[in-house]
Amino acid sequence: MYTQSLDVPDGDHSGKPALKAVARPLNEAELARQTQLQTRFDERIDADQKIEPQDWMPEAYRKTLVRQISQHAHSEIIGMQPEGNWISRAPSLKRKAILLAKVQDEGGHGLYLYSAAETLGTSREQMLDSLHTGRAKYSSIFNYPTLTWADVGVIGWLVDGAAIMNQIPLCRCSYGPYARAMIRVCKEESFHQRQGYESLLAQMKGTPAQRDMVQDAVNRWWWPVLAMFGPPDADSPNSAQGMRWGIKRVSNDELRQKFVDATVPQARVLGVMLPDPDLKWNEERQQHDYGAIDWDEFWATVNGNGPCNKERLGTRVKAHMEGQWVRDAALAHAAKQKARQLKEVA
Ligand code: BYC
Repeated sequence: MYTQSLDVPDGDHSGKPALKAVARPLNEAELARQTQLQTRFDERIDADQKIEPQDWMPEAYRKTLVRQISQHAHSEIIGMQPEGNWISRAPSLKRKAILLAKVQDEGGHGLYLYSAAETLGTSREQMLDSLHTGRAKYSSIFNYPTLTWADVGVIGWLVDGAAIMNQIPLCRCSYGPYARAMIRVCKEESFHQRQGYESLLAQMKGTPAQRDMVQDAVNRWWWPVLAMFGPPDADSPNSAQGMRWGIKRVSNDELRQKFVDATVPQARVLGVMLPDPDLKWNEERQQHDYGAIDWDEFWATVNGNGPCNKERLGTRVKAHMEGQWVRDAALAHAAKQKARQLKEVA
């Protein structure tokens, strides 16, 4: 039976309603209107037109977008931590300036993405609350430690490289604000990937100890980066609907394959081995075969039990609490400005 949800708080970024929906059957006129809106929406999706914030959209489409965009935003701001750890230890002024700019960019990506998600009717406070209380997901990759300076280069090369592969198709996402935010994000990610690769090239031209350090970092990051694209298509509950709605354009497995094929020649130029004995060119498929990903490790990390989950969330909550006075001061200033303007008008 068709029903209409009444007064359902849209607060939980996870896409699941925070309170139980109060539903009543739709009358005939409402049902006809609902069907018309749904048909119009489907036609626009089929015609590859953008959906904008003021447009009607099915609740499930809205919730999927809030889930994905807020997870993406959380990944960006949590993703500042592993590299941020190295800002004070960068080996030269040049590397420090580049790293500072990169980490600031990630913060900026988080802000664009929270703004894009806010256009769907969920507030930033609600999204951050979900993150801080552990209800929200963020990318598994940021729960791994950065043990040496080479890790910073490898994050740029592989993690940002994987992010670009995933995010270029999102520039064509059916939801306008997300697609537009992605264009700028991708341009910046491209600089991030190149600076990482260039830093690794310099280290590989250094001493044997530096080359060993790069190889060790590649060995530790390779498999978590492959898992970052998400579960295999056959085990990906959100993929089919995400593709139907034009949110996802390319599947998890296809993106992973494209990433492997693009990265193998880059590893060769760099002079590092990718730690997979099963990695080889398949003449018939014209793609690389690669070994089995440890999905148990992936799910353990996604579910809060990776190497650094507690540390990452703890640092984020502490930063938020310590920033309370800034938010209070900004609000007090805005209230003062408004009062002054009202006085001038009166
Ligand atoms: N980590 O049905 P699936 C960056 C979850 S930041 C954790 O395939 P979907 C950067 C998934 O959410 C890059 N969870 O889902 C920043 C779902 O759970 P829920 C971040 C993951 O949504 C700083 C469940 O597994 N990029 O580049 O169709 C420095 C089943 O998955 C992961 C984005 O966020 C994961 N890796 O596809 C450097 C891109 N993978 O929500 C770099 C935008 C899957 O149902 N997001 N899960 O409870 C996407 O493209 C898609 O959401 C995903 C997953 C491909 C990630």
